[in-house]
Amino acid sequence: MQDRPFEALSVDTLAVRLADVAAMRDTLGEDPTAWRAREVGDGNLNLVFIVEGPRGTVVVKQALPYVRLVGDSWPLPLKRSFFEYHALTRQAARAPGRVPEIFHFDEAQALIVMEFLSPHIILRKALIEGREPPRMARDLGLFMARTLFRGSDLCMPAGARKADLALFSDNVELCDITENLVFSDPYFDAPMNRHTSPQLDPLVAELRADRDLKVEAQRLKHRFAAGAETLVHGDLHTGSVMVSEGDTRVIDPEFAFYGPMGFDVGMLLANFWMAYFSQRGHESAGARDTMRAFLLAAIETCWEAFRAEFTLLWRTERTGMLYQHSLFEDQGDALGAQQALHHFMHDVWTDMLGFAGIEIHRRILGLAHNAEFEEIEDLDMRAACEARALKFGRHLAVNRRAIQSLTEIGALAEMLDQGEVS
Ligand code: SR1
Ligand code: MG
Repeated sequence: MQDRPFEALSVDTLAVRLADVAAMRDTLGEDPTAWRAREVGDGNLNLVFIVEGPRGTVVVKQALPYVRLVGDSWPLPLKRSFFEYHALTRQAARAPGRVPEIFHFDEAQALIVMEFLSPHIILRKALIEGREPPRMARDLGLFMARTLFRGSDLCMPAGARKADLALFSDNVELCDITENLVFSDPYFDAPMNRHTSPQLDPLVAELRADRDLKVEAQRLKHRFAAGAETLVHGDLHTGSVMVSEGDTRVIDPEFAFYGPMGFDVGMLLANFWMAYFSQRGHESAGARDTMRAFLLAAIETCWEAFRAEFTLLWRTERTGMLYQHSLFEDQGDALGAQQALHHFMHDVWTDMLGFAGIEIHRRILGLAHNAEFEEIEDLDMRAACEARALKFGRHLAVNRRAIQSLTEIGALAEMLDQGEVS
């Protein structure tokens, strides 16, 4: 397949087209006529096939030359598969066991053959169903600390980091999606926007007229575009995580690029907060009080695991060109290194809050919405849940420098959710 021009796979052609791929034969069995493929992609961009054979099962993910959600009127380069592959290999090395194993990559066909995860399900689906995956909050905090620290100038040799920065700097089109869809479109009448209407119309008008909010969104966009601190996943929402009772895996890093550490953390926590605000719309199958408590606790567990692991790595793996030991510990000034860490974490915290607020807004006002809100059939109920989330997001984005703790914002989330403040 390596030299053939790109051609999208189908369930009918997949076995013939990938028959010669050693990794497919090794995992599925030698006879391709016995392989069975089904297309299961429900994301916005790509084809995803589960392929079963007599010996085992694999996932085949293939990029399309356009945005699947919109169609071929929105072309998108196949090279995103290249960035996904390279991000996955780095994440596997930096956070062992937290990404699927990669069996094969074909750059021309923009396809990756990878481990089939079972009995895992997408974290977003689990949270909508009211499940409480026991490990995921801590696992994701550790994943973020390890990948974000180890991909930065705090840890990597400067030349290697600059080479990676150059490599991922070509992921222009996917960054462009985020720059527009996340940071700008929600705040004006952009053509692809949609929201629950007419229920949210007055609030949407208020947010688009909110000067402080729009200025903060653009300051955050500047941080996103120019704050090349580390290799970020770039799209770390709850649809990019698969969970089982005993395992957590992060998938889909095609938006990977060198950006600010707080972006991944903020996007992930935003999706937990959205899960929280959506729970009232999923209560017909039973009260969700324990689920709400689980989600607020998960946010604290995730942040605390991130903070603690980052602190450990700061002490044990700070081998890069930033905050060298020669300036601090080697002079008997461990306190100086501690002070620098404190400032560093404070900056990540402030960024995280801002990015979380903007991510919440774009999932309710922009093109790409979240299932936890979309699956609430009663539109008045959906709009009520979304309105609380929008107000919460505005608070995070505009007041992020003054927010002291997750306890403080957890209390605000509860008051908004219970209608005690509006
Ligand atoms: C046009 S792509 C829309 C969204 O889907 C992806 O998962 C990213 O979140 C992107 O913003
Ligand atoms: Mg994705």
